[in-house]
Amino acid sequence: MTSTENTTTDERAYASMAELSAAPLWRQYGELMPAEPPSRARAHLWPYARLRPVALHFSRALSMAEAERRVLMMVNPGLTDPPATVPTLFAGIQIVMPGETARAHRHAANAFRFIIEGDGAVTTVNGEQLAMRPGDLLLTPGWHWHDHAHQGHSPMMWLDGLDYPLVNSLNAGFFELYDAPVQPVANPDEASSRQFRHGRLNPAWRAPSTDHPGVSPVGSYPWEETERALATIAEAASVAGSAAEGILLEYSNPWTGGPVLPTIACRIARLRAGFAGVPRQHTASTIYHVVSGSGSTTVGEQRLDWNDHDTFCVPGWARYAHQVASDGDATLFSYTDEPVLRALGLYREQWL
Ligand code: GTQ
Repeated sequence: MTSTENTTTDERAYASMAELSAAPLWRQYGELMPAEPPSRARAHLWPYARLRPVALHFSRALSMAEAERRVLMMVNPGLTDPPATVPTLFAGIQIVMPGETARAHRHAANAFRFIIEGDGAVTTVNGEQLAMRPGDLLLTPGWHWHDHAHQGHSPMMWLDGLDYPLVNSLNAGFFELYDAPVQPVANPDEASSRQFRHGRLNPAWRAPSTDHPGVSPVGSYPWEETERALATIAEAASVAGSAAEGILLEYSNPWTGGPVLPTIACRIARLRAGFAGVPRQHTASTIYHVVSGSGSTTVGEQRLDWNDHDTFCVPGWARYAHQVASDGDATLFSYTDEPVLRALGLYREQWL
């Protein structure tokens, strides 16, 4: 057999493979088994000062009848189809105007809201009405009915965090509309959150939901309590906190002490003026939202300069470090897919 015949045979064999929906692993091995994870997601920052006027424009131009939710998606330049902020998670800015309602629905994806501005709106989650004030964290776990209504006076804007990119990639996405625009309020006094408010004393007559494992029973984590915890801890000059993230607190599920949602951990950090974080990398991807203050985060070769209410992301396995300006403390809210990676034995981290 000559080498020419051999080549022709190979070509035919490759063509047959393609026809059979088969492929040669030897041609793609390096991509499929990378030495280290090469995230398609890029480090990116979405400046609130520029998104806000666009959201306000659509609050006038687009009625709630035309949109299931009026949300500006923060689409990572490396993850446009399907749109996602990091491979597993989504961030969006939602705007609801006085008098408007975002109708009741539920989806398999877990979600939370972190309030940016406005007052007088409520989210009802499985019959429990939760107030929305700046800095509050509200959970709308997967398959929980939720609707948003605004009875206040100024535009209500918040950060939406969802795990739909992960849920859809696992082919587990479901969605359903409620059979009325809003659901009835069964617990008008934030009963679930109130019963767990103390933090170290849990209602002993209740048990974790078997329908929603890994989901916190607390609907709302109000800013007032978050700020008190941060201030109390940061007050002690001797407390250094995390070398990478400063005084870093995790919102916890009182049943487990672990993350508030099975797929998403939510955290709040106070970084003191002049803070310079130790660089590190981990397989978890993180989305940050600046509650207040200014600083910068170096991700690989890039520097993201952030200010009040900006949102930015650090893709998994990227090397990053935070720096805070010397003229004031900074407060960063963040959420991460770390619980997913840990549950699957895929969490790795490295300090640099
Ligand atoms: O408020 O229920 O940003 O269903 C994306 C999908 C918000 C919501 C989003 C949603 C919602």
